[in-house]
Amino acid sequence: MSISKETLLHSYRSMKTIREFEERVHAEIMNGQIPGFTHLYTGQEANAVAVCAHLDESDTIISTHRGHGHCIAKGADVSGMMKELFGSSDGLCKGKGGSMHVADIDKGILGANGIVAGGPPISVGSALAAKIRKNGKVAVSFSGDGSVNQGTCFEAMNMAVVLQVPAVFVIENNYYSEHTHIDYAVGCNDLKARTEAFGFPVFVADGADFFAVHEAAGKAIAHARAGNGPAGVFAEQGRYHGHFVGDPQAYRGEGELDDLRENHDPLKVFRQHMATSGDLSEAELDAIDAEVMAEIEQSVVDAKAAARPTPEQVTADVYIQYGANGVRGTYHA
Ligand SMILES: Cc1ncc(C[n+]2csc(CCOP(=O)(O)OP(=O)(O)O)c2C)c(N)n1
Ligand SMILES: [Mg+2]
Repeated sequence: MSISKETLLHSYRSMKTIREFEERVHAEIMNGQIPGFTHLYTGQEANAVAVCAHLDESDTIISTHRGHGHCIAKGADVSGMMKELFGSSDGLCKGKGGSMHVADIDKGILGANGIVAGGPPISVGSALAAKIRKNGKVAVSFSGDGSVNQGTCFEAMNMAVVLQVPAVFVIENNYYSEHTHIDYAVGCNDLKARTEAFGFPVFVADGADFFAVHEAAGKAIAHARAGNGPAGVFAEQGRYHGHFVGDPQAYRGEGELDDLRENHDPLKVFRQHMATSGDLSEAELDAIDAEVMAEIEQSVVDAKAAARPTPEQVTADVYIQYGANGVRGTYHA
């Protein structure tokens, strides 16, 4: 499948934005500037960006606890996200969501999700809405290798087949659930066959290679969009950081992290493809790098200066007040 120059430029910018956002968030957490608990996506950028390259704003995605990359790839405002992580009331979710609950319904981002395998059932609901409305939209759930043994994932996959809805299950295999390797956690040695046994096709890709994921996701999304029911994508690529920021990573093999950064870097692989094809020049890519670095720097400056919630704002929109007759009332402190 040939990819337009505009999409190539946009995709590289998105991957670079995710990379720099994550590395900067890591540094700010280590400096004690960002509250809460954070899981970084660095290394897996090609998965989110290549999948979202096939979506428009009104297709939906549902994300995970490792969700910054998915949200940026789907078009979330980077400055709003940075403010959200810093706990500002000007953040995308008024500073109440934080890292694990970034959402932007207008952009089709139904939310990051702290519940492992919480996303697939939600995407089946969104896909059912698309089928009923006959609007040609697809609903993508991103979830990890740790999600595939969860009952919610099995139930969602089965229901998507039974209902023949346009749900696309993107399984990001980064080889670990928290600190447990997939070889230990998954009993069967052919996960693709096990998933296809639910009754839909699964396309596997090297998650370090944007073009491989783009092709696999293109097939899966076209299948679902054409009304053929659900489809799956397995993208395989390790994460560069620990499970969470601060994870000592004693479970890693010797040289594993160096090998990942050296030989499995989606940004480097993308640049190698461009050097071969000549579709984008080094100067064009370098210019994007510089613009992204400046954008991320500005987002941090703005997030540090942004308003913090007042005590009243902290409790607003948290509880629903029900009227005397049980009718749902307004959101209330
Ligand atoms: C239902 C549920 N069980 C356990 C947890 C704790 N937990 C958080 S992340 C995680 C591992 C998830 O692994 P994976 O799905 O592979 O995603 P990754 O962290 O590798 O991106 C676990 C067990 C949780 N959040 N939700
Ligand atoms: Mg994992």
